[in-house]
This record gives sequence, C-alpha cells and structure tokens, in this order.
Amino acid sequence: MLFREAKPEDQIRDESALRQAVGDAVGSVPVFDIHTHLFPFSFERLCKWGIDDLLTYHYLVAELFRSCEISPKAFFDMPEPRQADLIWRKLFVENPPLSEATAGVCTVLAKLGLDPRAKTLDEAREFFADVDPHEHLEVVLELAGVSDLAMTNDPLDDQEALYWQSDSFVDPRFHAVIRLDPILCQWETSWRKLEARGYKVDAEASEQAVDEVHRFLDSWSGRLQPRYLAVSLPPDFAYPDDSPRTRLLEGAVLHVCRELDVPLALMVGVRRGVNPELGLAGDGVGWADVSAIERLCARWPENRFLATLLALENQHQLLVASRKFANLMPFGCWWFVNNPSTIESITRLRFEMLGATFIPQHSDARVLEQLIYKWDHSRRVVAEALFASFRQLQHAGWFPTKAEIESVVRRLFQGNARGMLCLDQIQAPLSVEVRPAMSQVSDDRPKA
Ligand code: FIX
Ligand code: ZN
Repeated sequence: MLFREAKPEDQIRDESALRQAVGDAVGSVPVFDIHTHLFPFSFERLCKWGIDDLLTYHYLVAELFRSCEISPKAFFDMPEPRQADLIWRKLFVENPPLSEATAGVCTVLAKLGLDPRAKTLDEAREFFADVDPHEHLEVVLELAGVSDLAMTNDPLDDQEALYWQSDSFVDPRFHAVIRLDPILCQWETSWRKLEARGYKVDAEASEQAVDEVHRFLDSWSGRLQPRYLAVSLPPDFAYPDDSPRTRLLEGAVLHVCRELDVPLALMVGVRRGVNPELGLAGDGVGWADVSAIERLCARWPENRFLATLLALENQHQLLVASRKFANLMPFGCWWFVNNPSTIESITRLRFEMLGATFIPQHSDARVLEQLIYKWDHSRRVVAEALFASFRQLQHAGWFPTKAEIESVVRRLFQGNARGMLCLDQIQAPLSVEVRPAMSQVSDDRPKA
C-alpha cells in the first residue's frame, strides 16, 4: 500500500473517529498467538480446559497463599476440584477479584454466559460437563479471535512424545514448537534421558554429544515440523561462555534453526523454583544481560531470533538491541509483565522506538479458555497504545486512513509473526469473527 496516495477525504483528523477506527481494527483482527502451552484435544489430558483447570492456574495458586493460611503441601494434596473450590472461595467470593489473573477468570465466565459472582462453581461445572469439546474449541477460538496458535512441545517428555509417535491428529491451527529447556538448561540431568533413547551423549556435552543432539533435533523436527525452537533462560544467561549450553547452541541448535529456516525464541529472566514448595507458581524474576542476546544476533546474522524478557527493567534495553539487529524480533509481554499497566507502557515504548516492527503480545495460555481473557484484555490495552501513537501522528500533521490503520493492525497481530515464521506463502485468514457473547457454532471441522 502506498500511504501517500490516501485521499484527503479518507484521512481521519478527528480524535474520537481515530479512537473508534483503532479500536475496531484491533478488536476484530485475527490473532496469530505466537506462544502458548496449549495442546489439541487429541493430546487428551495434556489439553487443559474447563473450570477446574482455569482456577488451578499457577498464577492463581500463587495468589491463594496470600489470602489463605493453608500450607502448599496441604493444598497440593487436595484433589483438583477441591483446590478450585478453595481458590474460588478465597479469591472470588470472599474478596473482589482485582488482580489481572482473577479478573481474567471473570472475563472468561462472563463471555461464556456464566455468572462471575456465583457463590459456588456448580453452574460452571454443569456448563463444562455439557459442552462438546470440539464445538467448545470453535467457540473459544472465535470468542478470542485467534486464528492460529503456537504450542510448547517437549520431545523429551515421555508422555508427550507418545502422542507424537502415535501420529495423533494435530489441528492445523496448532503449530508445533520444539522447546529446548531440558537440553539447554538442564543438561546435567537431560543427557541421561537422551542416552536412554539411544543417543551417544555425555555430561560434558562433548563434540560427539553435540552431534547427537543435532541428530535428535533433526529427527524430532521431521516429526513435529516446528515453526520455531524455543528456550526460557535464567537471568544469568551468558553468551558465549565455556558451558554445555554454548556448545549445544553453537554446535546443534543454531544450525538446526538455519537448516529448517526457523527462528530461535529466547525467553530470558526466569528464576526457577524461588519457592520450590509452590511448584509452577514458585518461579521468580531477575534482570538479564541483554548483551548476550546482542552477541547472538551479531555472531549469527543469518539466524532469526524472537525475544521476550521477564523483567520490566530489561524492556528498554531489548528495544535498543532490536534497533541494532534486524534479525531480532521482540514479542509479547511475558508473565509478570502481562498486566494492563505494564503492557501499555511497554507497548507504547515499542511503538515509539520500533514503529510496527514487533509482535505486541502472546497469550502464554495454559488452559484453553484463557485465550478469551488474555486476548480480550490485551487487545484493549494495545489499542490504547496504538491510538496514542496515531494521535501523535495527527498532531504532527499526518492523518491516517482506516485502511492504513487496519494494515498496521494486521501486521502487528498476524503479519509480523507469519513473516518471522516464514508462513507468508500460506494464506493468512482474512477474518475471524470476534464474538461478543456465547452462542452455538456448527462443528464442520474434522474431529480429533
Ligand atoms: O517458560 C515459559 O514458557 C513460561 O511462560 C511458563 O513456564 C510459565 O510457567 C507461565 O506459564 C507463564 O505464563
Ligand atoms: Zn510460556
């Protein structure tokens, strides 16, 4: 599109018309969700959905212990429905659900036509017991306006590997992503798993072991056809250094990415097990050294990198690094910065420093219905930030048209992800209806 050819009568000069145009475009654009932990229903219990999974989300588990005296051990010993009941009572009935994670559950319930002020979970349980999972998936994707999503797939997880090996049906909207944490962050224990699968590896990550990891990744890439490879890293991630991680990155991972022509996603800043008693809810955050990412981008110019940082204090540095390296794509507002106020400030800074050359958000959904709230909340905030940037442009005397706004929005929520994953040749969806409320849809897709 040649922006200079915009007819004067199509240019939006008015503030409220601008707000409306940006809100409409962001509210209706189909999203490519670049990072989730979701699985298709064919992966059975790995696919989390429904009220009990929603309420036992680790974000809410962490909040429970601030409002209730139960010990982590006593909590985790309870069956999941009783855990969900307790979280509901403490965080939703006895207190207003003010936090982002609790408000998110309210959004989900309201959008599904359920009462977020219910005193018990009976109504919600009846609702989920009655839905057909396959119809429900269509309803959720439509309410969230999600056309595609990336999973998190660990071939070293024996349970998950079985589904892949048995050629379970994978809905084509669920894109595979090979997760490398066991290989790059827990080599001291993972090499034994590889050895048990017949690879000639060792604790030192010798040259032979690195070649074997290459062979392992080749073999699983053939099966999964991953859209990218990913790793979450601690704040003290250093590159290069004299560690198995650097040897495995340089000798295997970065070559596999090149050969497959896929990016490597770096998620940096998580301190695992700060309070190990809390399980998944016990991880913390630390400041990362962004120069390690810069060195990766500089030494591997033919590779593409997606990056998201957990610490609020690291966000500006990542944007400066992105201005230096075109092979670096910042994405999402991850986990502890996935709050409306932080999303808004980070996204505003991103527009100011990078224009539209970033991926504003991912959901990180672990439970299917979370897609509804994560995207509902994020769309609203990203729209505010984009409005602010276009408003600045109006002040500068450059008036956008509706078509120009829509084109930027498509790029942010769909095109930048597809470009990074080289999916441009695959037809992008023109529209996914984002529905305001629950209704029935017909299931005309192949069943899992
Ligand atoms: O490493 C990750 O992908 C993190 O997103 C998760 O491990 C984390 O537990 C999470 O769910 C954050 O949203
Ligand atoms: Zn995640």
